[in-house]
Amino acid sequence: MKGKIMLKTLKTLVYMLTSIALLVSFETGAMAAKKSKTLKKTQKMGYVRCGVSQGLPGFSNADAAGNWKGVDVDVCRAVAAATLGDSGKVKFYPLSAKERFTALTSGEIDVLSRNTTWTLSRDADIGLTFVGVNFYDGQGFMVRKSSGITSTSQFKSGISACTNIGTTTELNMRDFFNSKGIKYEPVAFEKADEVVAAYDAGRCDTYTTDKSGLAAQRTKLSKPGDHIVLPETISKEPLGPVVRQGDPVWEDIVRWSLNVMIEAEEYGITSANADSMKSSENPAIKRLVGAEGELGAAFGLDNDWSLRIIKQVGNYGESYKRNIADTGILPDRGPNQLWTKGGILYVPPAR
Ligand SMILES: N[C@@H](CCC(=O)N[C@@H](CS)C(=O)NCC(=O)O)C(=O)O
Repeated sequence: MKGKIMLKTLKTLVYMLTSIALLVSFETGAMAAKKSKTLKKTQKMGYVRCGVSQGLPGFSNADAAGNWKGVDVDVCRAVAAATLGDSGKVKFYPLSAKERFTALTSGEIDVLSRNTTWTLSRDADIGLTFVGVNFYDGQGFMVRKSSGITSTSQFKSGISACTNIGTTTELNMRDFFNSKGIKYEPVAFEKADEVVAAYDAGRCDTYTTDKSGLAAQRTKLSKPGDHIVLPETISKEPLGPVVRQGDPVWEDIVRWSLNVMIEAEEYGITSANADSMKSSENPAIKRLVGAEGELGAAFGLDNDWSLRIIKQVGNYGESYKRNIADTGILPDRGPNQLWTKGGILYVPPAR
């Protein structure tokens, strides 16, 4: 009898403890969302503080009226649509490659979306967290057609190479030339326009950067047709948005804002048809347009956060077309095609 009572008491105790543990875990889940300091601050300020380049067509570039455009700009616009309800509520901070990480770690900006390569040392060392890849790229070389060079295999000692300070480009270039025993002269500047001007003026034999950068910057040369981009790609440059370490919910918001754009394309959801997709039979589509599930809750957002991204900014394909393909920068998507269409764009499911 005594043993039975003890067993019952023990069972009640276990039940109580389990309930408390469950309550605590739900509570911390909900509180985590509410506790994103960056989200709170962003909502209080009324705009997302977004670090961009000082002008890279197709990626982040201000037009004559001062409107920022590009696939990197669209990541910040997606975050603004998700967190503030309006993709227009973004303040852009043009940064050189050298300035970009300090701007983020010092708290001047909250998202860095600036053709930035995800590398181990950047991810691990300086208080930064990369949240994904919005453009798979690699480093290349541009030369004057008149040089007769058609391949990097023709490069010889004495070659001078223009590039930007504070980039992976500088490091890859060093590795590349050193490994081939080619003595080279680096001609490096902080501002990208200085690099372009120096190359255009003939101060260096080659201009090296990400191939997307070469395609974009080529449009600024006085005679773009006089130059060619060599076929070789000497590095991996996965470019993507970065946040400051220490606010995991903000990190998730930025990561999933990008993921939503990519997954929306996968499911054929566009800015034009997003509303009508609410009545789709496909639960994955319904979740993305906020008609099923409560995906926003974990971030402390309402359930239309992802619908707003798709309606206001568009899916990844729409953004690519508008900014990179239709502008003639890189009409072919190459690896930046969905995995379902032979590319490597593959994001975890929004569920
Ligand atoms: N992806 C490389 C290179 C990034 C980079 O800064 N590239 C230059 C050349 S394309 C650039 O963005 N210029 C535009 C600017 O500085 O505004 C990195 O993350 O280090």
